[in-house]
Amino acid sequence: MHPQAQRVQTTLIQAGCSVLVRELPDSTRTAEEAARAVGCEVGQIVKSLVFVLDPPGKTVLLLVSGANRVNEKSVGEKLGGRLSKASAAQVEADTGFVIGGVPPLGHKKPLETYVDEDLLHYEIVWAAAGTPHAVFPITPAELIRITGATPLSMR
Ligand code: 5CA
Repeated sequence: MHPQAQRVQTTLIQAGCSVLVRELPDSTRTAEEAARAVGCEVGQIVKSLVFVLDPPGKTVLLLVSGANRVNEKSVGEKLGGRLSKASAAQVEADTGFVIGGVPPLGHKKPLETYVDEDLLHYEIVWAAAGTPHAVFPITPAELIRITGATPLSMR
């Protein structure tokens, strides 16, 4: 397994989560590609998106359904600041992973995390596991448990 995917597998085990990371020959870099590669609905893909919330200028992680776009204005208002996408460099600095493989947990810095309410209606969702060829399946309840995420509408 790729060392970054192995890192995510180890983090999952340490979180008491028995799911297995899958490495796939096809790209899982985008939500559409990941859905095609695993054969699920695009809405079941968990996008792990890093944003800056200003004030106070902190990084937050939004776990968003592959079917949705973040409404930066309304979500920012709910979180009490202005929301903007982190740069690719900041994503890597804060998470330790490159875009397309950013997992929902196990980051370099612990990130305040919110999960899209639309993900909670699926039995299983799929999240990135450290590389653009690795994903893992998880129930929404378990995803919330291991990430400490707060449910939020991204609309
Ligand atoms: N492996 C897939 C599915 S789990 C995945 O990681 N999808 S993702 O949506 O979480 O990651 C790609 C996201 O990275 C894009 O939706 C986009 O929001 C963001 N992104 C892509 N390029 C850049 C960039 N240059 N700077 C900042 N963010 C970017």
